[in-house]
Amino acid sequence: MSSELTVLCFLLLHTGSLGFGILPGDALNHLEITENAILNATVQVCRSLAQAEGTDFTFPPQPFTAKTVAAACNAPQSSKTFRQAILFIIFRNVRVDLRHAFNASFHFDDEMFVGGRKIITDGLRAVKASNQQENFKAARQQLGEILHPLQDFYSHSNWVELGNKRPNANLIRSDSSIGNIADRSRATCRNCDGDDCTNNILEDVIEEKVLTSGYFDVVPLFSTKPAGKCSHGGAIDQTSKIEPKGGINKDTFSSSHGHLHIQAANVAIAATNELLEDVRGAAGDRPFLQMMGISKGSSKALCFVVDTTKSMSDDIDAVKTVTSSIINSKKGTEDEPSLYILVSFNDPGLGPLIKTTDPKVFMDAINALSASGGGDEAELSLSGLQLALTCAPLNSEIFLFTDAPAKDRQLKSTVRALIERTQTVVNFMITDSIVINRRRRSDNSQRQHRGIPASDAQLYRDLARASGGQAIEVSKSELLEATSIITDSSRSSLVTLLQAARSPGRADNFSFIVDETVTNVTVYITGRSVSFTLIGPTGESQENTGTAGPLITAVQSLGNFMTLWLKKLVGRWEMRMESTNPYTLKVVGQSPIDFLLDFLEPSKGPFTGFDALDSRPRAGFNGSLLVSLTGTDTATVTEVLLIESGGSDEIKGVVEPQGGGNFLVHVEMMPSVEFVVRVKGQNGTATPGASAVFQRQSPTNFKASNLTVTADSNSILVPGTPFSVPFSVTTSGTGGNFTIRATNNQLFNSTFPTSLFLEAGNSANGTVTLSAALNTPSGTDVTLTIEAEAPGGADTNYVVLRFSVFNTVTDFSGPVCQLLSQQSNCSDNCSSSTWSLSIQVSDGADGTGVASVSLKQGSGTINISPAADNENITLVSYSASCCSPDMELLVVDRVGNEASCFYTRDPNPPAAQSLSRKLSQSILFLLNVMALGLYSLTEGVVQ
Ligand SMILES: *[C@@H]1O[C@H](CO)[C@@H](O)[C@H](O)[C@H]1NC(C)=O
Ligand SMILES: *[C@@H]1O[C@H](CO)[C@@H](O)[C@H](O)[C@H]1NC(C)=O
Ligand SMILES: *[C@@H]1O[C@H](CO)[C@@H](O)[C@H](O)[C@H]1NC(C)=O
Ligand SMILES: *[C@@H]1O[C@H](CO)[C@@H](O)[C@H](O)[C@H]1NC(C)=O
Ligand SMILES: *[C@@H]1O[C@H](CO)[C@@H](O)[C@H](O)[C@H]1NC(C)=O
Ligand SMILES: [Ca+2]
Repeated sequence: MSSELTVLCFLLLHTGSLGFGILPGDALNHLEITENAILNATVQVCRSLAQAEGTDFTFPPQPFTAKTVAAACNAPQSSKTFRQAILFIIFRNVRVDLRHAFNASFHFDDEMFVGGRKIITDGLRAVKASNQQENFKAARQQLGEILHPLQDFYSHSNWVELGNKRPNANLIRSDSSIGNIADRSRATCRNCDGDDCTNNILEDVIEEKVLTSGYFDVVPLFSTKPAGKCSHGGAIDQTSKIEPKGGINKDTFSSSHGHLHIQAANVAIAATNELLEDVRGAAGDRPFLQMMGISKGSSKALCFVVDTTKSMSDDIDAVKTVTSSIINSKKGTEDEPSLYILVSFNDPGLGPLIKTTDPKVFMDAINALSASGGGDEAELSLSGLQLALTCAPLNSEIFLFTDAPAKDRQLKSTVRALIERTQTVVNFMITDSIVINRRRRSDNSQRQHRGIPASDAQLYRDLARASGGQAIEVSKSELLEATSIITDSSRSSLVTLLQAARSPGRADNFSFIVDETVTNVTVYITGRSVSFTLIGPTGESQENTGTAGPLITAVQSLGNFMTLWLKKLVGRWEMRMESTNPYTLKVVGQSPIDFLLDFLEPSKGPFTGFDALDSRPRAGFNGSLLVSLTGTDTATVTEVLLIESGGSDEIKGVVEPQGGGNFLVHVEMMPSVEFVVRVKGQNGTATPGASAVFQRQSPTNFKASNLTVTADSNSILVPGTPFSVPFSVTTSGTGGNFTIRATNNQLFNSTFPTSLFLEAGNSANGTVTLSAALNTPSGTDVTLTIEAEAPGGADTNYVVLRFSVFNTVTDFSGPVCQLLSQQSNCSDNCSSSTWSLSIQVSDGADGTGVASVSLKQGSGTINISPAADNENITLVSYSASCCSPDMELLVVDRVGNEASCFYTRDPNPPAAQSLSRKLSQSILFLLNVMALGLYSLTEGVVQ
């Protein structure tokens, strides 16, 4: 049972229109409710931060947008990341309709009030735990999922009909009453009067303020609607055709209770606002803004993955120098990194991962790096990269420093999957690979130098190219100079104007548009012996003479890497590349106008609508994308092209504006070859001059696939219990044995089938089971990549999933032993005498209780019994020969925490020496009346 997907839902139903087709004056859907509430809550947070910091605050004009709110928050550079956070939350919200269409609790249908609230409160705890661990992506995901039922409550229940104008605050608390919920047997509705449903809720229900919600089912025969209950209503709800007929939902103006649509939507906005306030209260203002993608500085991460094996000391010095230069020179400016990430890798070590907003913590971690170890000549570079990709924000730029081949090449496709899904740019800073090439060519002598043979460098080049990054190959002495790319890329509002690669190399012409909003245009070229002619908008040209000229203000050339800084000239530029060696070309600049890109797939459920893909789109079939402009409220998209990465074939999409800067793009056929996405647009229609036309491109090279991999599971992982992720692989091509790989960034133990057999055109199912250790902290973020590879390896698809760990267990310590008494009559002849102990075992006030007690060491006899008066205490008595002076107990609590308690016979037990303060008066009394003192009293040793 589900909400009908119209108003309070993102998708339009039955009308044949698609997506967020919401025109001004139309009904409000989940998208707008969520966006309105986030924008409002964020403005409030920024205002109170400004007040606290004594700075000015000006409310942006209504209606708020991501751009105006980011600017009001004094963080205009965060406009893109803010919009991205909002869109992601909305996608997760809307997905609830697509994935949980028939789970009534997710929609507060069928009077599932308790179940609905549990989804909200459990998820809210996970949001807070994720924020505490600064895992903001996971927090957004959970947030989106719980906002859906929260908003549905106001459309699907009779809360508004009961006269309520304010949200039901008890939906975000687990310790209170939701309200006076109707008994299952209580009738709540009568038939509507024809089409008029304004009066179908029974008077006594309204008068007594009884809470009810509509029943919903698409199959009439199996309807579960009890007698006398209200229905959801609408064309696909079959229960509304059974008496009492009609419904009560307020999803749109045309719904059964459409006359209350605006009231319901407004209370839903207020409820969303209230939940966001609750999250903010727990997180604090700055972390709340970070969850929303708003931060001081550039809103970008400075992210390094560094090889720390022995030969890397020069490289590490370069990392130290560039880091300290960026931190010192960008401090307090809009280019200051908002987040710092460091993953070091060695052999066999990996990490630790440093993720911090504090530049000092980062600098200290960088300064602590030193080069050592690494026996053979290959290191865990891809494992390091995988970790960085899973914890960096979307659209980040990562720099990986190494001088060795990857030992973990098997991770190549996983890393590629993560690059595509996060649209992250990866740059490799590879030192000393040239030396080896040269040496090898001149003589075939033994390698005297650690370094990367050209064949191995190809792996890095492939990944760099796929991500739209550079594989920079320089000597160790050139590296420091080459790090200028890192300083350049840490600038805020960096956009890609063009990115292309040719391998094998060939002469080709490329063009790019510099619009009036773009500054600091920089061209990066990698490749050996590449020559070019650059032609400016006025027809002036310049060749690669290696010096400044009419178009180029500065040139830097190091190893295989060349940087050109261009003069600011608005218009169409041309780059004529001439080389038979492989090369890459990338043109970037700074501009507020950029775009976000998501691949969509039509819903497979009973409802029409789109879901954002977590995998590669389907090759050879029609497909859809969502392009969202950022940093502008005036620009529009005029053209979207899918361009073959290595060539010039292009597929033009049909662009449908959706309002709010969103554009739905349909292509007739997703390419079978790798492609990039280029967006052209215009800023404002009033000035349709050439200078208002802009061009942006995705750095990422995408692939479509003949395979489909889908997975669905709970998004909260509870440690200590196996977590199942069922998945399914479908091929539209040939069949055979498909290789399956499942990798998670937390290195949790996992089991999965390593291959699946698929018939041509068919599908097969499998399950990945993850096991997280019981002590995994709540808020830990897990990224699982499930890959399927077609026989022969020519085609691969994957699904990338993210889970939040929420530990329902709060007991992390083992039980505690307390020695009550020890008695012994040991004599010189130990075999003829015995000693004995009396011990109590308990699991503390917050513990789960003692599950088992066993003897780990000692040859005596043991007697275990529950205490007569207290079920939380277990009594243990032990007696042994004096020849066996040691004993050890293993005690375990109900969630598996262990402790061991070790006791040894006291050779000269003094009279009652120390008394634990914890002992009750009654035990004291007992001890006092005991026979003359051959006992001692000490605490057990818990190891
Ligand atoms: C905006 O947020 C404030 C503070 O949380 C709240 O009082 C107000 O009702 C909200 N406005 C809307 C339209 O949600
Ligand atoms: C970027 O461009 C602006 C204005 O054109 C200029 O002031 C600034 O120095 C440039 N920054 C860099 C790093 O070149
Ligand atoms: C776009 O055009 C508008 C008016 O036409 C102008 O105010 C604005 O500065 C331009 N740039 C951006 C990034 O919107
Ligand atoms: C998908 O299958 C078609 C036909 O078998 C083939 O031409 C195409 O290359 C395949 N696409 C991919 C991405 O493997
Ligand atoms: C697929 O793999 C299974 C197990 O490895 C093997 O028994 C089977 O013969 C393989 N089938 C094909 C068609 O290769
Ligand atoms: Ca315990």
